[in-house]
Amino acid sequence: MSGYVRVIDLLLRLRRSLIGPYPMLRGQGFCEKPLSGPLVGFARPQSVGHSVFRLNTGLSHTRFTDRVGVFIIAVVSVIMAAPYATRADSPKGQPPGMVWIPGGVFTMGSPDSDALSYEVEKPAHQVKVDGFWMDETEVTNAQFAAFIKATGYITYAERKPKWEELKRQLPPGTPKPPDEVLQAGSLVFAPPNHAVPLDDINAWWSWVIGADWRHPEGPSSNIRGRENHPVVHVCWEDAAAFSRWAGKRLPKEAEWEFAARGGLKSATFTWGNQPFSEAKPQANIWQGDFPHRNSKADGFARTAPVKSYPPNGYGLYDMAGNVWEWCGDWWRVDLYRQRAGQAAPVVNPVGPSRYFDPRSPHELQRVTRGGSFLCHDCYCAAYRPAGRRGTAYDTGLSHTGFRCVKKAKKGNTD
Ligand SMILES: [Ca+2]
Repeated sequence: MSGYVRVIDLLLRLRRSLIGPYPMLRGQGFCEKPLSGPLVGFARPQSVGHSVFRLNTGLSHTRFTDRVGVFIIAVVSVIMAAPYATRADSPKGQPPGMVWIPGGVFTMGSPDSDALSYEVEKPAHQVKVDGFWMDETEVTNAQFAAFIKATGYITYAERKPKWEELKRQLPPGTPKPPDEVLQAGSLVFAPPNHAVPLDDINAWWSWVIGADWRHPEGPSSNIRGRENHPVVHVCWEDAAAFSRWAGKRLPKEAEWEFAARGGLKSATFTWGNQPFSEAKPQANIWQGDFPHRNSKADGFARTAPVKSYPPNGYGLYDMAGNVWEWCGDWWRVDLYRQRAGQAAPVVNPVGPSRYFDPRSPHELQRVTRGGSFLCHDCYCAAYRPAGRRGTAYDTGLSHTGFRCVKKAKKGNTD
């Protein structure tokens, strides 16, 4: 199923699921803290490796003592980067492009004291996950193209919707739409040119016939020059198909959050507790006034190439922002409250057996994590590691992609 369910259900569904994880529970409708101040001394953050390069390029202009300092910083940077590649406790046989996530017990969810948190992230509870390999970046257009070339797979956004399948996800009695509407397409972020109320996502999302992973903004767009950007307009089924082909699987929601925290204990963000900085952004989220004025202070209006921002403590890139990432779990809005009565820690949770969200009773949603380039604290603070929401499993969007995981033991592709 795909396509038309996104059209005919747009007013019903997207108004709820794309606003963000339950913003009304926070009582917000308009931006409380517009971040439109001047940018001073901006420089795009670089990875550790890049930092070494930048420091070295300035050596000819420094005194000897400065050079010694730079040398020490460079050595420390290399040492800090080393664990990403060869953690002492990681199993042998590191898969290309993956890093070892050691596993352990952590606090999943948000405390009530977190002003940015949503109700679906509570109560915080203890969870234990085993170690696993995880893609260090979101799956890129180039990687997805290799999958398509090898398999001939056709994504949902490229298939003409079938009414008999679609109507099962719609309220009973929904009339069949005209054929000219029932075409393959996807949802594209289309910003208005003026401020709009933030309780109606139709003001900045458009159904675009012909939009798909090769044409992110519609038929006239393409991905040339964006080979190293995360693939978008892939629904859960597409992501799962890629994962199986790669001998991997989508991460469980608990695995994803454990990995996103990067070894930090209950930090608000993937990089620690420091707030997002417009001057030196730690992640690809929205800069400017959402959704009509994107300052593009970091150079990116939409997706950014993977590895454009510093990695977290496990060496994972873009676990905050850039694109939302599919997890394997069904979405269940009351999941954490169900766990509140269980013995702690909850060990290797696999997610609920079935989807449940009374706001969207007719559709099936899977968990998405990490927020995207559209996140802004006034509207969607889900770029925090605890942030979570459900997204219709058959829906591709211009801000949603994925990454894969793999168990250490050979042949695990569940
Ligand atoms: Ca991401």
